[in-house]
Amino acid sequence: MVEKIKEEIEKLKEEGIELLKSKNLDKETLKSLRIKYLGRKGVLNSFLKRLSSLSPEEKREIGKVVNQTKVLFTALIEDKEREIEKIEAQKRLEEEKIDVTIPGRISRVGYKHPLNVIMEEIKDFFFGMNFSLAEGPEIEDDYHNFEALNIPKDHPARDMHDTLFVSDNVLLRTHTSPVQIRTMLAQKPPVRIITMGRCYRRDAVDSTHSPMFHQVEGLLVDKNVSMGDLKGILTAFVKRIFGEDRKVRFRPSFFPFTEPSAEVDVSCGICKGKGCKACGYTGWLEIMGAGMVDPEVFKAVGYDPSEYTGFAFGMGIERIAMLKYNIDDIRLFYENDLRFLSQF
Ligand code: 2U9
Repeated sequence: MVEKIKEEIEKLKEEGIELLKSKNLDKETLKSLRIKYLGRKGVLNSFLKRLSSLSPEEKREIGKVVNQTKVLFTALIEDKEREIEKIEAQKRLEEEKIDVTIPGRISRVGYKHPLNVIMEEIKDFFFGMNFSLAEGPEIEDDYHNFEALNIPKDHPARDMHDTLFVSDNVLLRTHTSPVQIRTMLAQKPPVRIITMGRCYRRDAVDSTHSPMFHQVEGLLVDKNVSMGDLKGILTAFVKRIFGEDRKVRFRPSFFPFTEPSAEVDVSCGICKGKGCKACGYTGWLEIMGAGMVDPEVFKAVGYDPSEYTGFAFGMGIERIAMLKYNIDDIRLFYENDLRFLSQF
C-alpha cells in the first residue's frame, strides 16, 4: 500500500516537474497548476486523506514525501513566476522603446493675416496715444447707425451707405460709428477710443469693393479739442504706418457727422509724389476721412457742445493694407490662398 502510494506520488512528481519546467507557460496556466498541485483540495493533499488505514510510521513516511514534493513544486512555481515576470518586463521595454534618432515632425508655422498686421499696428499707435479699444455689435439699429450720427431718413448721405437690412429697423452696421455712439451714451467725457471691426454695405464685388470690409475709427472728446489736435495726431499716425518720409495733407470735405470735415492724403510711395499710374498722376493717395464732431451728434448723446469739442476719423483697413503692401485686388484678403497670405 505504502509503496503504491509512493509510486503514485513519484509519478505525479515527474509529471509535475515536466509541466512546471515547460516553456511557454503563461501566468494563468501557472496559477491553475498551483491550485491543482498545492491547493487545499489539490492532488498532493488528496494523498494525505487516503492514509487512515496506515500505521503512524507509514503515515509519517508518506507525509514526508508529500511535503518534499510540495516544497519542490513551490520552488519550481516561484522560479517560473520570476521567469514570466522577466519576459513580460522585457516585452514592455521593447514596446515602450523610443527611438530618439527618428527625425521629428516639422510643424508648419502660420502667418498673420495682412489685415491683422495692419490692425495691430494701428492699435499699437493709438494705445500709445492713450486711446482704448471700444467694441459693439455688428447687427445694429437705425438709430445708432444713422439717426444719432446726424443722418436722418431722407438724408442723401444714406445713398452712400447702401445698407443691408435685417428688418425695417435692424441692419448690418455700415460703419463702426455706432460703437462711438454707444460709448458716449454710456459714459461722460473725456472719451479717447478707437473702434475696429467688420462693416457691411450693399456693394457689388470688384477689385476695390466687398460687401463686407473692415474699418478703424477713432474719437477724442474733451474740453478745448481743436482741429490742430486732429492734424497733429493723424499726421503722426500716417507717418508711423507709411513711413516718416511720407507727406500728409488735409483737404476739405463733407460728412454728416463732422463739421468741418477733411479727407486725409498721404504722398504716393511709388513716385514719391511726382505722379504715376498708382496715384492717378496726382502724387497723393486718399487714406482716411476725419473732422470735428458735429454739435448735432453731441446733442444726440447728451453731451453739451458748448462745453466739449472732439475730433473723429475713419478709414477702411483693406484700403490701408492695399496701399501699404501694393495689393491690387481686395478679394485676395478673403480667399485664404496661402501663396498670398504667406507673404505677410
Ligand atoms: C462719431 C462721430 C464722428 C468718423 C469718421 C470718416 C470721417 C470717414 C470713411 C473712411 C473710409 C468710411 O471706410 S470708409 O469708407 N470714414 O471718412 N469717418 S469722420 O466720424 C465719426 C464717428 C463717430 C460719433
